[in-house]
Amino acid sequence: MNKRWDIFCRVVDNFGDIGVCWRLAKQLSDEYALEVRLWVDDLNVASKIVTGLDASLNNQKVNGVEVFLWNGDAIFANITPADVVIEAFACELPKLYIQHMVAKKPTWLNLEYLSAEAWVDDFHAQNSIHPATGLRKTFFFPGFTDKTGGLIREQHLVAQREAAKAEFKRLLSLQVSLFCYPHAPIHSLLQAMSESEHSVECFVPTGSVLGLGKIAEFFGRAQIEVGDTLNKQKLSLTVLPFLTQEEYDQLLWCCDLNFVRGEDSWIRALWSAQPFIWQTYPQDEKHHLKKLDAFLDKYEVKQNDVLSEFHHAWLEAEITPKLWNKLMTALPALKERAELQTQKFEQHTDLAAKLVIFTKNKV
Ligand code: TRH
Repeated sequence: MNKRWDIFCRVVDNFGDIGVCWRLAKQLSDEYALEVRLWVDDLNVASKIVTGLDASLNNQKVNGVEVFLWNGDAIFANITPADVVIEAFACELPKLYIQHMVAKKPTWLNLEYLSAEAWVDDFHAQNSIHPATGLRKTFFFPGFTDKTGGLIREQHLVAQREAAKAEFKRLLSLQVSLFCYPHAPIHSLLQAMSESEHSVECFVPTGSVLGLGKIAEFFGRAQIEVGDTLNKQKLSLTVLPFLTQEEYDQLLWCCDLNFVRGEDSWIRALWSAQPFIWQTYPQDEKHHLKKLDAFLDKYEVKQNDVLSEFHHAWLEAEITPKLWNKLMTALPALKERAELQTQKFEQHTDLAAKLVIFTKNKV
């Protein structure tokens, strides 16, 4: 029972939608031996995340997961729905597929975006009845408390991270990774890092900061490309290729400070057990600031804390050299706190496990 799972993913923008769906699909296949089909509407973006995916093929198996191009309704004419159907981020299932679901009555879950806000506890696992078919759909909210659906975390993640960290050679300079939205105050951050008291090495995977132009501009260059290393005073910045998810994890593990964004890189930064600065995905009426504060609260950051001050400056203002140096002074303590916070969240059951338990209990 419940062996076959379908995950539907629409790439709205950026890499977060497919980033989350791919991670989950792989984990369900690897750790629970489930037969997972992943339906994605944009294989070009998916191929940036799914290593080995050929964007010209409409159907292929990668890492044990069957990946399909979801191009319209018609392809679902002869498709039998799986036992469990995950509609990621309210992406709206194909109409024909829903019609087939009427006879089969699979477990239908809407996987929601992640938020640390308190209301998530009450909304997790609530049902709604699909008006046209009477089918039941359950809203599955990832989250930071036991009352939510948990966070994506692979079983071997902690052991892999610790083994990798034990092998890193510590360098004298400070290592920073930078993944942010182009509207971030990138110039001010680079300027502050260049005026830093200690040498800073900054790594920027391309495709990540759409504002690579801003970086080029800062260094007085017309353009920059993968492999370039640019220097200004105490700052040395290296442009990396877009990494695989596994390589990106390793970058986060070995950096002393990580700038992350959106949803998936945010949680990978949490699992890195290193201090990080999270740029929330911009939302109407500045709702993203509420999301930020809800998370800082769960992460036990007080309002007058340098981590709170720095996050708010990164989201709403500029990074001054003074603020950067304040963060640097606090970094050893922030590292200890990051480790404790990571351990705290590692105690909770992860998202894939909660999904599997939920679907078993429904039988
Ligand atoms: O790309 P994002 O900004 O995605 C966003 C958010 O998910 C947002 O909440 C959502 O509403 C919007 O998409 C549609 O940031 P995110 O979520 O961190 O996803 C980035 C993915 O890219 C993540 O899986 C990590 C991966 N990644 C790599 O694999 N290699 C890299 O070099 C980098 C920088 C990231």
